[in-house]
Amino acid sequence: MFQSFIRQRALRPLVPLIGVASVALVLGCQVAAPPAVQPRAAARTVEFDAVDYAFNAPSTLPSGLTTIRLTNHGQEPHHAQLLRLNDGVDFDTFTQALQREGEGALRLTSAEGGPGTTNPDGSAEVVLDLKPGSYALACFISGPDGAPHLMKGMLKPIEVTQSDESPIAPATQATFTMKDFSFDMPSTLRYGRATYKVVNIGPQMHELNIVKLATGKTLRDALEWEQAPAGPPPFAAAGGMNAFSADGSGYMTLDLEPGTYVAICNVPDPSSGTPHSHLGMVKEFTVQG
Ligand SMILES: [Cu+2]
Repeated sequence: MFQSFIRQRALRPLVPLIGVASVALVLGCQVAAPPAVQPRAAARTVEFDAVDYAFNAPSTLPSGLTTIRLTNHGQEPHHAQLLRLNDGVDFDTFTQALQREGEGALRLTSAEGGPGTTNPDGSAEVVLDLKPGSYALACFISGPDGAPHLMKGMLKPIEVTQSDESPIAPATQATFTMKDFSFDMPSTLRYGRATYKVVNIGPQMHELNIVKLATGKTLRDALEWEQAPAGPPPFAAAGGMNAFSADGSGYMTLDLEPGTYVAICNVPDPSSGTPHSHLGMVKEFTVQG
């Protein structure tokens, strides 16, 4: 009886122990799986800071999916346009061409997106799949004197080096497609933070600025102000995606409050100089509460 009791005591824990051992074995198998199924990290985040008139940003970045957050510490609106210099073009050659021929120097580059225009104290966030190469980071916004900020110091070389990491792409709520000359995008978005895919199917370069209309202001007011700025703008910059050359794509993360918004592309048509917003690349949309 006593012996039997001891055996029972000794045996009882065996059942749960075997159970735990089996779970450990299964877990052990999962941990030992090939690297291809190991969990992949989300895109790394880098901070770009804008002041009047300079960028504080890393001078080298690893290639691959990267979250770029631009915070505006200045008194004027700023954005961050990434331009990949064509193979064989160096930063000095590009800056000399910029001084000589203005935006014509963009022929030496491909536009690779970047955080869209943000007002003072604001921020804008995008996720870009950076290709290795030499880049210029530039702000093309001009102040009241008409001089683009890149001519005042907001032009910075960045080197993107090969990385073998492959972060996972962000989950998206919808896709915004840009083309000559329209936006194919939802006409209503939910308020709050969400990530959207942005694709340029060209053939021209396009951007996707998002602005929130001031109370009582209309799309027409926004277009008229863009054409001939007078007084304060009838909208506030709310981020978006800077220009992509044809076939470029990336992700933008927006955190919008309810209201009426406008998506707008101000890239000029090379043959006429007309901003794309006057050729159809302007679309009003609603953010629902
Ligand atoms: Cu456009």
